[in-house]
Amino acid sequence: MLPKKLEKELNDQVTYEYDSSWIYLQMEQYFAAQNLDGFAHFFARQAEEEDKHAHKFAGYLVERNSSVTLAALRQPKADYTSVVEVFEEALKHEQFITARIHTLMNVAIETKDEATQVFLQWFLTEQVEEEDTMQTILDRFQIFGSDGASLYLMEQELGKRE
Ligand code: OFO
Repeated sequence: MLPKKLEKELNDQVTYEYDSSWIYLQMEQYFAAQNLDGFAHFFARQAEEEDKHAHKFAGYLVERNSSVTLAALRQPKADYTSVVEVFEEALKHEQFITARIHTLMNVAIETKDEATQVFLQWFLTEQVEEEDTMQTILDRFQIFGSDGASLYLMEQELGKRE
């Protein structure tokens, strides 16, 4: 059986992951409205990833004989002033999720639940990747600029995300 405190944190994380998906779906729509289809595609894939993360946490809770209670999602920010601002927000959000995973890991250690510590390892690695993805895009905007040809090329590249 999962320790109560850990069970609550894992349950909350399911909503946080859907919240991530919700935020990225709104970013997708921000770009779709401007016909920046490559960026829209990138955030649609990102939202799908988050949906999978939510299911991964939910599946784990069920495997540990628990269940999931979802909370309401917050309305995501919809008004951005630039492409760069969207990626800055995405990076900030990923950093928040990384902090959440660290909190979960700390609770798993504190409650001596080794199985959950192993389960969370995957998310620690995933967060390194996700932060790196957003940071790399921001670095490129910084180096090459975020308009004209540079914006067009970045759009093309991110539009190919699997
Ligand atoms: Fe973006 O990794 Fe889940 O939330």
